[in-house]
Amino acid sequence: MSRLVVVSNRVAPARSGGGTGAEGGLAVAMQGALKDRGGVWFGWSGKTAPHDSGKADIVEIGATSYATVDLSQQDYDEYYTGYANSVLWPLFHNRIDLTDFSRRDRAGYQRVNALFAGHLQPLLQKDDVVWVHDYHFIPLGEFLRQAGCTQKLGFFLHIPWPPMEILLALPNHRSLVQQLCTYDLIGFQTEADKHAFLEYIQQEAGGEVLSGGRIRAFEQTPAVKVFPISIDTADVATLARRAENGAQSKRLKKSLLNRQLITGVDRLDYTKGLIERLEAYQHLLSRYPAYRGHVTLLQIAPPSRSDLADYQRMRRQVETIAGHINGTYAEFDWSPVRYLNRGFKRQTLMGFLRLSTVGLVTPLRDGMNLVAKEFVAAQNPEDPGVLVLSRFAGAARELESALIVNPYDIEGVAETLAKALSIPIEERRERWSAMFKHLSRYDLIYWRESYLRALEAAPCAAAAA
Ligand code: GDG
Repeated sequence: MSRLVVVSNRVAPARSGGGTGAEGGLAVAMQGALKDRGGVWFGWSGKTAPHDSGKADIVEIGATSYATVDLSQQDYDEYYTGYANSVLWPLFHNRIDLTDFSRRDRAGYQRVNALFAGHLQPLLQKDDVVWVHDYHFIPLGEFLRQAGCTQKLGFFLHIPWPPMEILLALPNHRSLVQQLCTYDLIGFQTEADKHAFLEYIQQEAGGEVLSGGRIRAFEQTPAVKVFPISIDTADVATLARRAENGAQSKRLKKSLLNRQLITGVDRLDYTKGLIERLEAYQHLLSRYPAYRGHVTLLQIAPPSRSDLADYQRMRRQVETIAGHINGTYAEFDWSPVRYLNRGFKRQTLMGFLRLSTVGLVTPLRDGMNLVAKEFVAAQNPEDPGVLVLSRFAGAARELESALIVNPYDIEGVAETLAKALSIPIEERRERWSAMFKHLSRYDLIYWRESYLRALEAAPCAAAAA
């Protein structure tokens, strides 16, 4: 079996003691594959430093090397805050209005990708397969090829691929797509993302779709496939069951006084639809007064990218509306919204999801949304809660027996919430078991292994050259 080289913006080293329990599912999946096959996990250290040391900092744990590179402040500003998070992130989530393009940031993005390729190339062995993750590294494949790498190169996009009309608003869209086509395998979260990509390839890039899942464009013939990311379903179920009797879950349950709990868990990000969600909840309380005093919305929203103005602005908006709802409807012994602007341990979180009557997951646009899947996996099979899920989350393509909503339709979401709070137990079990069955089969390991199998099978452009 070839060694695996994983590239992602941040690297999560496996701790020799078995981890803190706070690692995300993706980190655990990558660590598992690296442990089995040996290899390298390469990315940014998360630190800025005045000078490039000339080589990656390497920590060896078992058969895996964790290799990280510091960025200069300028690189961080232009590559990370600038191009990745103020251009590609908003644009790929259909937010042209928030996209802040500059040639300087684009140059920084290219420069950091070239720098990373230069640091990674000496760490590669001949038969390695390289799996590059996400929008930070679209050009990396091309720079690796220019540096002489002949290894199999795969790319997976965790966020949506935008419709062609939106992508055309990006200056230099063509060269970005050309760089993406340097990879041997391009993976997307959903058929809709793949479809949007193929539309661009055929209508804008003059490319064509070949048989066997490959395309021809920019004199390259990469394979293009869909791999919906998932969760470690069995692990989430176990964590949630364990957490149920833990101190935090007990405290939460006691504090609810038998009220129904609606829970949302999202990074504080404008793509997650928090403002619309709160408006829908407000509408529920105004339109269906019987729920006043009988429901609680727990919204957990750990801060994210807080140095960006758009994130600061939306944080203020969320605080204002949460405060407004409490100011309007709270009683001296009940607050309708519990808004927590911080993170929790993974197990605690899964315990909270298990206690919830409703999981409210209403992003305006989301590559997949793992919280939706975690909510399902965390439920008590005897008394499962109901998932209310935005049609604009990739997860909606799989979790068909959730209550699917349009997050922009505030009244519609309020109505669906009211329905979700009163679904009889048989229907809840039926809806839940269909979703749980799906997630038990199509879990994180299935995702990882199907991607790696497809990467092994994809012809390598460098070998053909
Ligand atoms: C990107 C794409 C795609 C959240 N709060 C806490 C916490 N979390 C965990 C959740 C979940 C993860 O973070 C968030 O994943 P999502 O998928 O919901 O969203 P993004 O962060 O935007 O992820 C997305 C994903 O990549 C994977 O491809 O699905 O579409 O945008 O696992 O549980 N974890 C802990 N404490 C918290 O307070 N421990």
